[in-house]
Amino acid sequence: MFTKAIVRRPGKSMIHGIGPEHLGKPDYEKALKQHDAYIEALKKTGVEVTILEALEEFPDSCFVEDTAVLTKKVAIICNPGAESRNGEKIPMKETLKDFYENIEEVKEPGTIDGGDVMMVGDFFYVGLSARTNEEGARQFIEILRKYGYDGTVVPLKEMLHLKTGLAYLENNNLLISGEFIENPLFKDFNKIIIPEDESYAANCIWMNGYVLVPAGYPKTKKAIEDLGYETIEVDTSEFRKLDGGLSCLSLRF
Ligand code: CIR
Repeated sequence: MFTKAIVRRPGKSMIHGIGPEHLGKPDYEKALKQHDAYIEALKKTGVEVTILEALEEFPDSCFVEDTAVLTKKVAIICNPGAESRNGEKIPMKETLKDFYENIEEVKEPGTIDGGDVMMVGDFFYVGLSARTNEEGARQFIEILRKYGYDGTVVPLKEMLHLKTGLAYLENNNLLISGEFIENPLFKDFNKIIIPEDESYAANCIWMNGYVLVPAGYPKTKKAIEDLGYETIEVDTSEFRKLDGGLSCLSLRF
């Protein structure tokens, strides 16, 4: 169960965030409303939400998931792989001091984004991506082992982050899309294959029995409901323009 979540308000500078040009720039006012609704959805699942103020100097800083990985025993501060985002880890470390006694860090030359980490109980899958390098994953897994956890790496070919294409919904249920579908690492999960035309919806979040799903992906929503979960739809259209999904917008612990 999760009891807490941390989010950061998007700043006006989000229009300068990293994203594919063809999707256009996010509408800031609309993004704020969507962020409000996201916070309400998290609260509905029973967690207390800490809302951090916007950081205008970091256009992508609402995507807090990339700055840290939170486990029961330790908070691991990431070393985000995009240069314009790397400094986001500093204020997040300060925030996490209020919640954690044990704080560890992945350091240069290692890089890692939290979006590349998927937690399955005490085991962690770590994507090797344009953001997370082998040294970052090595340090990360070394820290995990110090606290009784373990992990393995998953090389990525196309996706931005591991959780761009995967979401663990507990009870062995795994939403899976694109390049991960045939990966033998995931063969023992109950795989819910996300159709190509809904691939963005592979990034959902399980929260205390609920599943937050992005608005506008009916096949994925139905597949999740057929598994017995109650879904909460949240519109993330403006964050999608920056390659961001539901999981990217919070740290859950
Ligand atoms: C970035 O490119 O870093 C942001 N525009 C999007 C980050 C999305 N985060 C995530 O998937 N965890």
